[in-house]
Amino acid sequence: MVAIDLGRPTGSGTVLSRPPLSDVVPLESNARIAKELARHGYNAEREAITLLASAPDSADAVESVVDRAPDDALRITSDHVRAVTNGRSASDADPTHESPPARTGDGSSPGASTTRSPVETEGSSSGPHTESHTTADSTADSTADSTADSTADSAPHHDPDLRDLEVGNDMTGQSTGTGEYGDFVRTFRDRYERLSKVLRGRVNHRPAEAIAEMPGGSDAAMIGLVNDVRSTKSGHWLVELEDTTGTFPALVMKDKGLADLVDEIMMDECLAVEGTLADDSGILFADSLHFPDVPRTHRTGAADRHVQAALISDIHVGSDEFMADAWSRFTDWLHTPEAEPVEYILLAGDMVEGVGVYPDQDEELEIVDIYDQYEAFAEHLKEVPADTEIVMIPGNHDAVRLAEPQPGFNDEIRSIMDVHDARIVSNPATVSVEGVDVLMYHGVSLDEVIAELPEEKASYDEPHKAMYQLLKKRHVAPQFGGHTRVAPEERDYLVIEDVPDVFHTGHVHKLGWGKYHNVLAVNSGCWQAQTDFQKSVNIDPDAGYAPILDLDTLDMTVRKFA
Ligand code: D5M
Ligand code: FE
Ligand code: ZN
Repeated sequence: MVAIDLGRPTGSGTVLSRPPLSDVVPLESNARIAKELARHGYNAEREAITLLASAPDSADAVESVVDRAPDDALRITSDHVRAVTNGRSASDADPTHESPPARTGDGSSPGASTTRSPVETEGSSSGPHTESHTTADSTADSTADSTADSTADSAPHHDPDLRDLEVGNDMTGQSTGTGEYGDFVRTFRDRYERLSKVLRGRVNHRPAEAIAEMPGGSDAAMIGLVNDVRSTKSGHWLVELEDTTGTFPALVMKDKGLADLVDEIMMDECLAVEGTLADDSGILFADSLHFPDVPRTHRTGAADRHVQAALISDIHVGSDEFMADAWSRFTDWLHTPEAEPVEYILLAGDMVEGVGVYPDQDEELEIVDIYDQYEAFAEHLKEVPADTEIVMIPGNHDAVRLAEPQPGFNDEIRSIMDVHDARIVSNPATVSVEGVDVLMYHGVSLDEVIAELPEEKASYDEPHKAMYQLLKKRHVAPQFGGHTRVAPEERDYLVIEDVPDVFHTGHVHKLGWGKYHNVLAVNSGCWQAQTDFQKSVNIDPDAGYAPILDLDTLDMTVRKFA
């Protein structure tokens, strides 16, 4: 990475990665330059924009860069800018560009000069409604700025060499399912194999077939996929489990104190039951129930530098309700010094509104052609600094198959979006970002979890609690044959085999986050205002928020741009 020597009389010969902008250039000018370049079809590196902003005549420099950029360039790099500003950029800048004030973290952060500071909300698991709203200024010094100061004169920012992003579990291009019965059998066998392994250490289980042969009155345990859950006339519950040898019923008596757990059971998930066999060995009287769950001792990874990721989803470009202004305020903010640590954006699906997703959806479409929607989305992506790493998975509104796992976009859609060379992976997918394992899943099954579990365990107002349930089940979409479509594959890609450090979903358009056994669950809001359908069912979306995750501490700050 090339550091910019500003040739400033700093006395210490400090080499900065980029010139601080406070006082020198109005903060919004970076964003303005980014937009101007985007208008010409270019995405730009932050450093390129900074160089342009500090040129004596920025407008002129932007024009020259656009004129002289190579024909095949998709993005403007700092080299392109240097090629045109050559010798008259930073070092020849007029004297007012000298000695910008140090960012001391005393509250006089550069953010003070902008009138568009997003509201920052800090808090934990209670969603956006209960937090105190403070200005960006008063909180900026506690996080981003203080670290920016300490590293400003040592490590250059946005050094791609410091970046560490690995994608695991991407099934794009790996789909083998033909939709035949045998494929489904394979998927569920794989689910059983991998989730029963998680439970095996906790119970001394036997196959269904063997349990039926055990003497009456024996202690027994079984691990299986839930075949049926029913309450009986007398208020007990019958839970039928299935393994590779057959099915076996367990009776959960109402006085066993297990009602709370029974409430959480969903069809087709993997469960263990321990108990005593009836005299005729025909049924197991349950003493305990076990979900695969996340160990309480889960140790999370952490970045070894101060770097952040924005966790967002549900942009819905193409909808009448897409909030273009809020999105612009977000991308403007990404160009400010305060957002400098935000080197990653993790996008959890529903980039566009799609077509024919819901009945009568066409009445609320601003863009009716799906490809045009992605073209428009690509325009909005151009406003994101080019050196921001973007990882995206599809959602139920995107142009991929609806059944999960959903492969990443096809080449045609990818080529529309290649203005920003995002990593496009499947839904779900696991990404390791600077040592932090993030499980990204769009979240269609959350509707089901919320519909089937009691309000206090999962609700639209506290979507993170529904996410806790998926973590507990170690599966992102346990139930088959309902609202969530599941595609048969050789492997059950929806199993949460490795415990993530962060679980990121969207879909329900509600913001909520919290920790479950050390795993941070974040459901990002959306960038779409309330639709007619949502109005009719009283869904009040949390639109225009960007949860920002510190990858070194796993602390979250939510910024509001609407
Ligand atoms: O869905 C956003 C949220 O709204 C999600 O919880 C489903 C629900 N939703 C939205 N539109 C409909 C219709 N027409 N029927 C049922 N449920 C709906 P998203 O798919 O992300 O737009
Ligand atoms: Fe959505
Ligand atoms: Zn969705």
